[in-house]
Amino acid sequence: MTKLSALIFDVDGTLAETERDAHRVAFNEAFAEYHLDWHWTVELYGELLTVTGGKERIKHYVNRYRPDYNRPDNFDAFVADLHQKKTALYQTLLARNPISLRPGVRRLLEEARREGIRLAIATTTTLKNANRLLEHSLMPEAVKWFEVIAAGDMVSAKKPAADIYEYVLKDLGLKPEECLAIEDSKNGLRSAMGANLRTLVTVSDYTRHEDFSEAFLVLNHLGEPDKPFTVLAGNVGDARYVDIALLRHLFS
Ligand code: XBP
Ligand code: MG
Repeated sequence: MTKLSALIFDVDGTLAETERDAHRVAFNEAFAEYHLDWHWTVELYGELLTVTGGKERIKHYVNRYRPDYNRPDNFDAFVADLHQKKTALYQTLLARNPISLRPGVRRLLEEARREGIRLAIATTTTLKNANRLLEHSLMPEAVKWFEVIAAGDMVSAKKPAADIYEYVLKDLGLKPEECLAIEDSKNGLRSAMGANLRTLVTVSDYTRHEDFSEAFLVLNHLGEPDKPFTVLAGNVGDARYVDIALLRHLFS
């Protein structure tokens, strides 16, 4: 029997639906500011999301969709600069229009804190973006709720590589069997499973069609007492929303 000691949350798609109406919009605004005739539609962005990390996504787009594009001499530096602009625009967007957390996220985080369950973040997005989302959508001091916030370029290989989860486990000083990862995407699931973590998936707008057969439990969202989840795979008995008692029971 293993004790549940920590919850490790992904950010984009898991804490909040940030991709379509925030990240995507910020990428397009940055392209316009750089006078690039690039535009990522809602549909195209779904395909581009298979590549994690904004800089990596931009390069994938150019390679795959814009072979005609005349690259500047130092293309990597250009992409880094363009991505920095996108990051600034994304933060402005979050401040202007805070994005709601997904059902059950705030409740579960608050309960975890009361119950002495440690909290951490493992995300592919830029650290500043993760922090701003927590501040604007959860509460100004929320960054302090998390013992470890592992993000973006803090590791060399992004999800689906296991590096970011291994980084979190090392920093927490915990074994994988003491933690639960909460993810929304196949790339995230592969990353967490690569670090031997049990993973709860709450499918998001862009990921509901992905294959999560290896996940511990797959839900449409974490649920609330007045907004029960739908179980897509796994067994939760009579539970209608995810709380610490349910997670402890599933771990026992
Ligand atoms: C999601 C990502 C990120 C964001 C964009 O990460 O893959 O790349 O789409 O953020 P996760 P950046 O689900 O792991 O939180 O432009 O800052 O990379
Ligand atoms: Mg995600």
